[in-house]
Amino acid sequence: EYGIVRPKGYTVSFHAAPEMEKHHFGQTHPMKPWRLTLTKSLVTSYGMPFAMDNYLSRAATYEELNAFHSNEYLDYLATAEPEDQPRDIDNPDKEVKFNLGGSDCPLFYGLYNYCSMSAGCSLDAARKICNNQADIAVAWGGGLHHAKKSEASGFCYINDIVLAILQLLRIYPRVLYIDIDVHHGDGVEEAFFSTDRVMTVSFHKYQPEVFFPGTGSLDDNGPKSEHNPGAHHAINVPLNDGITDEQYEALFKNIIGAINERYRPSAIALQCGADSLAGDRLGRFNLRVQGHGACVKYCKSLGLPMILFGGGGYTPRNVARAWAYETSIAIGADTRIPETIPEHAPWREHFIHDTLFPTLEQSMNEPRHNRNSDKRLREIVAHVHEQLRFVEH
Ligand code: ZL4
Ligand code: CA
Ligand code: ZN
Repeated sequence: EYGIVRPKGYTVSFHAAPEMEKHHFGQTHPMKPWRLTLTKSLVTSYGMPFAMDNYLSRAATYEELNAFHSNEYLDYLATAEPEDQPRDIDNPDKEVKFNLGGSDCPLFYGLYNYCSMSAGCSLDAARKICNNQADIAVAWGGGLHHAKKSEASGFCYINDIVLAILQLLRIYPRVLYIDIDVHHGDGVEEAFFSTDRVMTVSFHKYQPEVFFPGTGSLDDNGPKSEHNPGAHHAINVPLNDGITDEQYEALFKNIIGAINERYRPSAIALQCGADSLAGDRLGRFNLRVQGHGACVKYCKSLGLPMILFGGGGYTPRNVARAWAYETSIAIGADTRIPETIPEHAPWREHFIHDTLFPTLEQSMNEPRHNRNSDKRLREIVAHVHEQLRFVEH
């Protein structure tokens, strides 16, 4: 169906964590685990599972989570109950233990199961890449880039990406982490601040005091101490509202192309946060599904083993479109799948428009004003190239 065939001599593994889907952060919380159900149903109605190795993820063990997270934090996470944290009505965001229980990172029933399934999904993907059992491993349930060693942050409790990269480092000398979520990938950046075996690159909206998490300025390139091998190995691409497909794609190819030549990574970890799409409830960019997917396609063209992680994405119908399209890119079926969402796709009406590629006007009432001048984007490119001169190759 739809000409979906298994690519010859090329393996894509798809790691689903359906147990994550049944959890709820709370009535109006932007993070909807159900978007994973919608994604999987689109992937399936296009017939993509025929072209991949499909796995059901298991929960990561305490010991596996402990490779990055502290015992004190994990112990609290494993036992905390929603009623442990009666909310102060007047200060809903008041400081709480390990940043758990506020409105961004609420305590909910099954939280530990949700977190360990997300981590299990990313760890399974990493193991497939380490064992050469997959060329690309897909983990849409992962990508929770804000979580710290002993702290939850921005809807993220366990940093599955850090855990997966630690796994990759057992085999691969150098890992390139790329983050196209609209938010700064601060947790991953911080975890690898002092090593040159991981280079982190985040593209994000940057407007401190206004937009979360407020870090990731152009000149944040890792602690500049003489004895820190990680110096110059953090790259940040701060952007403004309304960036377009054309600008983003050119910027992405230029920067990632230069990094690939200079750093020569042996594997890629790509966080595909879909909140950088136009019409996202929290995002501010004007990217279309094609522009977002072009980043995945470019990374694939580098021919390195790669993990695709999920991440943000707060307009579920567009999250499902982007991640289904990017799954088709992984299996090389992107030029063959029909643009019209299959007639038999569950929740078809939920997509409002029946196309995989809505126009900007279909995605939102009024596209955002583009506040990224080409002059500023050229300055960003120049700064990144300057940083790369310090990188040994
Ligand atoms: C919500 O409606 O900017 C949480 C969060 C809960 C339900 C009702 C509670 C109402 C938007 C966001 C009070 C909400 C107050 N509910 C939220 C500084 C903030 C403190 C929390 O994509 N208030 C914090 C985090 C960001 C802040 C973004 C992105 C994750 C990722 C990877 C994380 N936090 C101000 C906001 C709502 C809510 C509505 C919300 N929170 C929007 N942006 C944030 O990078 C997965
Ligand atoms: Ca980002
Ligand atoms: Zn985000």
